[in-house]
Amino acid sequence: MAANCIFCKIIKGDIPSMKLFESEKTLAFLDINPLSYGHALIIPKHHGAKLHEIPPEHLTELLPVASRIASALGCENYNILQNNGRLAHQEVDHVHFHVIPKPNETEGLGIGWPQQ
Ligand code: IU
Repeated sequence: MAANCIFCKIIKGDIPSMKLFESEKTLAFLDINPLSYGHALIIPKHHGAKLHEIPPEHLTELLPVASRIASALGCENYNILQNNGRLAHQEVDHVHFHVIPKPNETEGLGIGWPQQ
């Protein structure tokens, strides 16, 4: 846990969230500023800013949970996105995977993707 990390505060329950999944090592919740309906974030409870800083045993559930969420949402089109560092458009320094449903062609390319 990092005292000033907003996602650690969500894990602790100090900040409310719309939880989709929780286990000993993993939490998934709806993004507060969704790019599309169902935009979800999956995070390890172990704090670390970037993917390579997280011990592998804390990463194993993240993609399976992302897959389950995409399936539960009935997504046919979606992006899985994970940003590391400011140049890569990371804003929150606690590792997170986005699940961003793409319900139609009018949606943008999504967070962290170069605009065209
Ligand atoms: P990024 O990959 O670090 O750029 O994405 C951060 C995401 O965290 C972004 O989609 C925010 O809307 C989201 N978020 C959130 O869900 N709840 C919060 O309290 C904060 C950011 I701060």
